[in-house]
Amino acid sequence: MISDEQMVSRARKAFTESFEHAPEGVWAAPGRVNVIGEHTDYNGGYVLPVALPHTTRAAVARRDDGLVAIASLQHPGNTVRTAIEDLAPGHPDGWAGYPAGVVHELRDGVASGLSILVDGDVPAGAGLSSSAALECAVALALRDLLGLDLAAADLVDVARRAENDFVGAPTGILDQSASLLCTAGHALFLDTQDRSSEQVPLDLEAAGLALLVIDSGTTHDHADGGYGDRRRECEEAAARLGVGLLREITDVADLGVLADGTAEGNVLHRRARHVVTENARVLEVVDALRGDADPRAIGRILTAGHVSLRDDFEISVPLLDAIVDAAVGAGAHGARMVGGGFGGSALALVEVDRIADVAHAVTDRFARESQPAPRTFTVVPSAGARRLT
Ligand code: GAF
Repeated sequence: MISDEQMVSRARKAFTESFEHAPEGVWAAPGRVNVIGEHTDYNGGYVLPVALPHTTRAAVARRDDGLVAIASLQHPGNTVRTAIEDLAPGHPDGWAGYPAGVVHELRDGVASGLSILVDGDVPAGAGLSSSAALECAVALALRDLLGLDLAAADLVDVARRAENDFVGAPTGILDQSASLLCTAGHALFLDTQDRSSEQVPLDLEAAGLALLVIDSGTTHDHADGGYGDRRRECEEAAARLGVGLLREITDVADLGVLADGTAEGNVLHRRARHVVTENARVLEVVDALRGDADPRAIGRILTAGHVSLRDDFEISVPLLDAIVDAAVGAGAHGARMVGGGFGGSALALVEVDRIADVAHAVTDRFARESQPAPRTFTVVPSAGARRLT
């Protein structure tokens, strides 16, 4: 990882090359990996993410010609320029849609114009929230530069609306909350219904453990397809159960009415069962981490979460199943796919002295399936979004 000073100097230099003057500041926001609590956020449930050490940086300055100009070190030669008054859902699209969506959300305060240069190292398309990192870095920058009276919790909604309404991805608040609210050394235990949260200390290193992220290399896109289908299925299940949100159900026995013998009813029953059992798994993991229990105990809960995402929620893919299988087979205490699904990354809880064995086992498995070696890295719970300079 590069230091904060290196991040600032890279972003300042690139900004100055693009816009011929220095930025007014540089902000950073991290990606996330969710320890447990997948597809619970839009059901009013619990999540437990940690911030990655990987961040997206935004160097920003105000301008006075009514334009927003967005450049990216990851998309060289592709500066997007548009009048702020012309911003509209889908325009611009692609990578620039995320920062543009945030500008659009806060447009009342930014009529005079903005120059934005983004840089970052959150792996894109890997289920590690590179898009939320981008939204949150820009949201924080605009809040600070424009003197907006918005708390970090308000910025969660600004960034989430940019993703939902401007980009068109019907996500919940997990990723934006993680990026803005996580703190170093902790997992963020968040109740997505009442927004109460707790910073749960997570020092796995002290227990000789590591969280190993394994990027399957298969990408996902929440703006189309399966993610939205799952969300609609959960809403339909809640409606049939007579509750506003599936979060209100805590006992799987109460889901029986869904399994009405039709194929659709059986699907809704499985989707709801994932949400109910996943919420229980978050509470179980938080309990284990709060107490004196050996953190190794959470491994089996992570694997149970994977089985539920694979069989009940049906959002895993064979390569993610292969990672989990190979990691556990090589001694990981537990492993699961993370994020929205249909590709992306997996997470494994491993002894520090088994990291290389687990990574090799996964790489060997990929080689047998004629897949390129996956990227692997360990994660220390890192800081949330912040101003760097
Ligand atoms: C994606 C979404 F953006 C989140 O809101 C969340 O639903 C997650 O998938 C699944 O837990 O990252």
